[in-house]
Amino acid sequence: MAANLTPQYLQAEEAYRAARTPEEKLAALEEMWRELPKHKSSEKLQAELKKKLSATRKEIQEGTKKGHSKADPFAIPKSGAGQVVLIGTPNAGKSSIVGGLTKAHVTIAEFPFSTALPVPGMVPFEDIKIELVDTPPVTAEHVPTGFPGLWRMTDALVVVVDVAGDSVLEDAETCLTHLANRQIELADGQHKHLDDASAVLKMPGFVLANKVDLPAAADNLGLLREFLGDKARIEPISTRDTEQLARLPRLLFDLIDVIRVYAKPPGKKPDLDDPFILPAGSDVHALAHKVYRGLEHQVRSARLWGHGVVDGQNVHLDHVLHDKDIVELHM
Ligand SMILES: Nc1nc2c(ncn2[C@@H]2O[C@H](COP(=O)(O)OP(=O)(O)O)[C@@H](O)[C@H]2O)c(=O)[nH]1
Ligand SMILES: [Mg+2]
Repeated sequence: MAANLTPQYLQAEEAYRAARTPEEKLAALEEMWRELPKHKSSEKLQAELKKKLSATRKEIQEGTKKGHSKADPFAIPKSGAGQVVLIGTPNAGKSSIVGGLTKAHVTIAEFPFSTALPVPGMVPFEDIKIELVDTPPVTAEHVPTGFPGLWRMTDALVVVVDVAGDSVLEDAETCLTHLANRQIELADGQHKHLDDASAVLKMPGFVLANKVDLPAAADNLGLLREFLGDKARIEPISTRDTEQLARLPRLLFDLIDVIRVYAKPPGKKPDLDDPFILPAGSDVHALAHKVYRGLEHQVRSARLWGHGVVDGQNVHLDHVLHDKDIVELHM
């Protein structure tokens, strides 16, 4: 096994193992390839990956040619700084949330099952965009085919509950039970990770208690809090209230667990329009890897403007970066 595999690599590898369609596999393999340190000690792994990549590409191509590739509608390629998937029972307000925050064409209706397929939209947050996926509903009896694959692949989950309805606790329970049946739990303030001891996939996520504008919501919200205890954080919202809706992008940003780092060429101004997105907890070396893909070992030193340092302070390559740090990499 090659040394120095990045956390991103390991995460992509896990996504590869969870992948159910050739498209999902390819996306994970491509991420693994990007994240694999390209040096001598990883040559064997590089060769293996290349083989898997070309086999998977062939599989997709042949499937398309024969015309019977069952393209999985739930294999939603990730785009933007991170991906958040909604899960909820019929009429919880999932489509209203995606429709209110993005330009995606979603169907909002007072009848159930109006959303048949997942629909991704891009949520603007400051200088980045976060992908938010509207999804068909789950019920106690039914989970759309392919949906659980998306739960594993995505970066974060938001359980949407109609807190003014007459089955608030059942609805929350339905969603959390489907997740638990697939060894998935919401984990507040943690990185997405597989808990080795329990084999449970811990997903960043919370319960969005929607429709708090309706009278029944107040009492139900208290019941829901009691019911969930410390199993999940609750964020109350009404999609009818633009101010409340406007709080969501920040909450989504916190969920996807990334930082924005601006690279600054020596002697020049930083490019503040186009941050590099890194997993939270990444160090200068991880940034160098992202900027110089494969040549990062040539980066010898770095200067930093941002969290906890004096402007322009020299930092080690293992210095942990924070959101909005500006870094000057020196070869
Ligand atoms: N009063 C109220 N109604 C809402 C709210 N959010 C959504 N709705 C309504 O609830 C119904 C279902 O919404 P929709 O977004 O289609 O739910 P979905 O099935 O989860 O996608 C629609 O009639 C919406 O207008 C809210 O915050 N307050
Ligand atoms: Mg819908």
